[in-house]
Amino acid sequence: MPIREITTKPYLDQKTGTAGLRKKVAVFQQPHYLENFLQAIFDCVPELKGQLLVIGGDGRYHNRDAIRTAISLAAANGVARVVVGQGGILSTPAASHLIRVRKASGGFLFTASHNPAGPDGDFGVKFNIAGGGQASEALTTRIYEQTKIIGRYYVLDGTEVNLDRCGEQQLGNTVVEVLDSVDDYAQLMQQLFDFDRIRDWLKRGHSLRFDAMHAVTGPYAQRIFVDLLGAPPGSVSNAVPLQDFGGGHPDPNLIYAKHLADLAYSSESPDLIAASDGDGDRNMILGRGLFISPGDSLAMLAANLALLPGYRQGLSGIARSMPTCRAADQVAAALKVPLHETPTGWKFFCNLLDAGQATICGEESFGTSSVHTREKDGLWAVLAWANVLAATGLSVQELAQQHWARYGRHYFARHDYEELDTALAENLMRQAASLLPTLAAQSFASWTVTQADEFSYHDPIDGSVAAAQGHRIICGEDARVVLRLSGTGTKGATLRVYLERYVREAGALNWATGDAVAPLAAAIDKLARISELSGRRTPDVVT
Ligand code: VG1
Ligand code: CO
Repeated sequence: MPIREITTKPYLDQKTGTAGLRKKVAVFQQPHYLENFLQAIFDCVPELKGQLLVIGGDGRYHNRDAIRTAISLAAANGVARVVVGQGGILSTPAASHLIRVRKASGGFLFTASHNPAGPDGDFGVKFNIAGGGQASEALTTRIYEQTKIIGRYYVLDGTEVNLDRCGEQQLGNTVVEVLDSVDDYAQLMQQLFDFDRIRDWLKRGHSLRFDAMHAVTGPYAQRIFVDLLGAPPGSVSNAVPLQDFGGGHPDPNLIYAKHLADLAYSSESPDLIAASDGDGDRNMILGRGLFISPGDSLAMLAANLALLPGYRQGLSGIARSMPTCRAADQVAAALKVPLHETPTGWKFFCNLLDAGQATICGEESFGTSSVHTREKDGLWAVLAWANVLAATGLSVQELAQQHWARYGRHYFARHDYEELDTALAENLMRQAASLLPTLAAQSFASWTVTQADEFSYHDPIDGSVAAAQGHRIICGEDARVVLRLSGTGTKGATLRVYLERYVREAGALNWATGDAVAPLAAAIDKLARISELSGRRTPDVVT
């Protein structure tokens, strides 16, 4: 089979965001578009040659086409072995795990996470490096530079791979191995958690509902909850991955999974309700009559993690993204372990995890995971909760109440203003930035500003610096507001406003979150002139 060199012209928009290159499907369908991007990766990462590459995606529209293209380029660029999930399916955490267990030199993950799918939806690609984590800022910058000057790429002709049949297929000098998408991941989960105990918990009449939202986690949840843990089949809903996610928006939060919140507050509520997103890295946790915010989930899991088999040795540290509420900081202090604060995006956790400085990490955007993989992991979080409930005998409600009574409660909400005009959003951020130096010691709602600045991260492991990672207005421990622009959108700009308020008094632990953070929302709106400049009276999405 001949390797062909194809002449191409650069596209100038292949800069990656918070999590890979994300564009409308139609953008990816332009001639040579994906090929250029992948070739730029092969050009920048010569270590892929002669080595193993993992390929998979969340099953969204264009997944199979993209995987065929990727296999053809991989073979033409001298990759020795390609490992691909059956049907082209791999959840993001499962792909990261495969890269690790198979000692691959990297992986291509085709996903736009929770962004809607289908011909008019979004598509995306992430490059993960050896070790399983997302490529660093330095590497993605090099790849971007290469996409701007690329003039050719290589393909292997006649590369018809059957993605549905498990086993090996020879493609020129490259072996393509199609494997079961779930096996390795399910095995890992059984090493980390006490499956007997969770099975027993379910047998004793506790119930669980997991909504796969017609996205990638369906087969994983089916195998783990139903086949291995013995939950009744109805425990997993929307388990069949669909190319358009059933027309839905598999973003597990109170807006797009509102039906789960309704279930939690109904008389039929199971003991544990959960959902994941398009590519399986996010999670939402609810109990009877209670939604657990992601920042709380991180803190509560951290506080109880040592009860679980994979974590008996205790925690080496906790890491959270800067906008994530500071609930985990209280737990880290109590456990006397370091708390790391990183910029938004999972890639910033990987150095800490590799260096053994963090055991559990989390983001307010419904992301939680541990040192077991190098991506956030939706099902891991659900299993961790199930295991903690089974081990403590507490309900979600009891666990949360005890946690807040001990550590205090961080009320948290994120207000998103979506698809703003990009220049307008940048102007708003610039104006807000110019005010930051004047805010210290000023009053902000009913608090006093102790620190106001732009967050800049100094990676303690490799010394790299990530600047301009969001504006923060901090009022001691009591309150904090963060502003930043999203790096994952495919249209216009999205402004994210993160609101956090901390209380300790016993009578203040069960307020409605919206009420608790309302004064902060009003104060930041006035200060940053959000409604005035954006023309929006309210945010588009509140999570
Ligand atoms: C968002 C979240 C961030 C998350 C990223 C990828 O980024 O805020 O916490 O890591 O999405 O998640 P941004 O730049 O739009 O705020 V996923 O589930 O899309 O891989
Ligand atoms: Co995701």
